[in-house]
Amino acid sequence: MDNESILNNIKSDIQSPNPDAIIIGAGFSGLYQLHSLRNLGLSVKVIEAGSGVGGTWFWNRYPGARCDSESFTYSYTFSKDLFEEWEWSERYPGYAEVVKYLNHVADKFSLKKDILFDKRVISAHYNENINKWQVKTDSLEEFECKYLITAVGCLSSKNIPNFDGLDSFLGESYHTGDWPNEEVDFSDKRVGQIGTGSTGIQSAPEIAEKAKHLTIFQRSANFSVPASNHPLSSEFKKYIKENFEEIKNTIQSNTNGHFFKFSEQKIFDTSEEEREKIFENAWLNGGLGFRACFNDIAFDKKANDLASDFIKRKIRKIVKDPQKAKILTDIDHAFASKRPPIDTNYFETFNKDNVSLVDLKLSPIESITPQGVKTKNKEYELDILVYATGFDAMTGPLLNIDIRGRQNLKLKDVWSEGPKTFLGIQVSGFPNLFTITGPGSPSVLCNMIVPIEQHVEWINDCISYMEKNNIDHVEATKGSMDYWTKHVNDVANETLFIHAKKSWYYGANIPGKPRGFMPYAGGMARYKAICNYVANQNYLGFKFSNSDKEETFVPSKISVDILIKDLMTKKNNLNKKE
Ligand code: N01
Repeated sequence: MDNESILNNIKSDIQSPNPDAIIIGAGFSGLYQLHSLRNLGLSVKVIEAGSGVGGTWFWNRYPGARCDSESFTYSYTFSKDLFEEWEWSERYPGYAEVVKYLNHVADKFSLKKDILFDKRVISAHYNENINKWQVKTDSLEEFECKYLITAVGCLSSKNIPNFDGLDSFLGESYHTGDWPNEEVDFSDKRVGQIGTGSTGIQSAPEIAEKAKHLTIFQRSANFSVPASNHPLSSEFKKYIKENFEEIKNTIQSNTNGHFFKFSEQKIFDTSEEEREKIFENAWLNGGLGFRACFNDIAFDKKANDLASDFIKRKIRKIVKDPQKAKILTDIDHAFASKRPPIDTNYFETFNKDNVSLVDLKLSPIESITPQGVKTKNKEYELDILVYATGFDAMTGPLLNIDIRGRQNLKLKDVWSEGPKTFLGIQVSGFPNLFTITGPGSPSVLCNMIVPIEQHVEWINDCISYMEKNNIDHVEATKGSMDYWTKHVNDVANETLFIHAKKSWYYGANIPGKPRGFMPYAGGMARYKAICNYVANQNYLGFKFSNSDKEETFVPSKISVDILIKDLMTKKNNLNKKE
């Protein structure tokens, strides 16, 4: 540790209810933001609802919970030393290993002393007279700070559908995103699971191994590709340790933050035989990279249809019962237009004698009863009910907090017709509030660590600029926010995501939630280039307290494209500000 860091740590040891900055959440984003702001010499506190670090990973402890990003890419890259000393055990880390990693990070950088655990932020109001955010927790403690940074995650506000009779069930019930710390005993139990998204697809095989009977309630059939998880070999572990720069550069310049690259081959340039071979190899290799085996699956509907057809054929081959296979392949969206799940023995699970499948399209759930689940056609008696029903994504975690900006402006009113942000980082009317991986940024469309590190570093640079120049507040202009919000929707309209307008990306899983594509679909590399461009133009599109002009960020499409091309062609330029 250098002298500067020691001094910073001493400074943050001084307990103050009014630090320079407050961060909400101690997951991947909050931990790195705390470390970074401390290094600027600021006093910082993190307020965390859980009793340990981990964020999303602290709560999602359901059976089978495992990261869908490959472990060696699901690691911070801000510290080479940290990257090289940590050793992942498997291709995809289970939740417990991720939490262990985050504890290791927190201990290595002495972060825990600045984290207040078991406290949930309930409100954050900006007081213009003193240029402070006034933050209140559920234990009614109050704090004041100049900078407020939300690190609340995109998928942390659980969604339990408002079924009739929800509370009447006499058995045990659990949401996967709020799983108890103690082991749930499924043995000899009749278990029902509602939901077959990425989560349900992970949990069902594990529950089926232990339960007396598992009934899976499926509303929409889903694609899934084998994860092909395996322990990492000692050769691969050695490769990881010796190739930090290459791994970092690849994931940070890729469009989705993963290590896999999109093939240069177009699907219709290959013969049927060749195509089948490529699909087969991609299936065997498994994982989220399946969609990259041709360069047009994710963009061209006709190419996508061929990939969809291949996966459906695989499902029919795996699932022995033709009726179950029919229900499982009755898929209503293009492959990867919803977040594509990856699995370990999901479709194989339906061959077990103790597993049944209920098609809710034919027979929707009418109510939860004291005994179990009642659909239009039948009542299913259960001992345990598992809700794998997803999240009020992206906006939910922010709107659960009563956030108010200038003149008592409520975030929930600004977002009443859908989220509006500039770059997913700031909302006009809310000075010095930064939203890590907020709506309007690539976030959930990427391997999350990459957009998290990019946001934390951008925010840190912005705050550092303010501190050096004695600037009191920074705020996105309304023009920039309006421009960006339209741009986010325009970009999504050019993609295959429009073939799944019922997905959570559009907010469609929550009744009454405004519909609109929430993440930025223009790709991580392009997005990062735009953010760097904005910063290098003295934060074009943001207004500082001492600036008298209000310049809006509205570049023409051509200027952005030239800018990006220029940045992309200069090696490694995307990784630093010029
Ligand atoms: O949630 P989901 P999830 N009646 O919203 C069903 C990330 N993730 O927790 O499709 C009946 O995708 C719903 O049905 P339908 C990943 O980004 C990451 O599975 O709306 N069913 C669907 O089947 C993922 O996309 C990892 O018709 C109802 C399911 O519940 C995101 O989290 C692991 C219903 C919800 O699926 C969310 O995934 C897991 C109702 N009223 C997840 N309401 C890792 O990388 C909802 N459903 C580790």
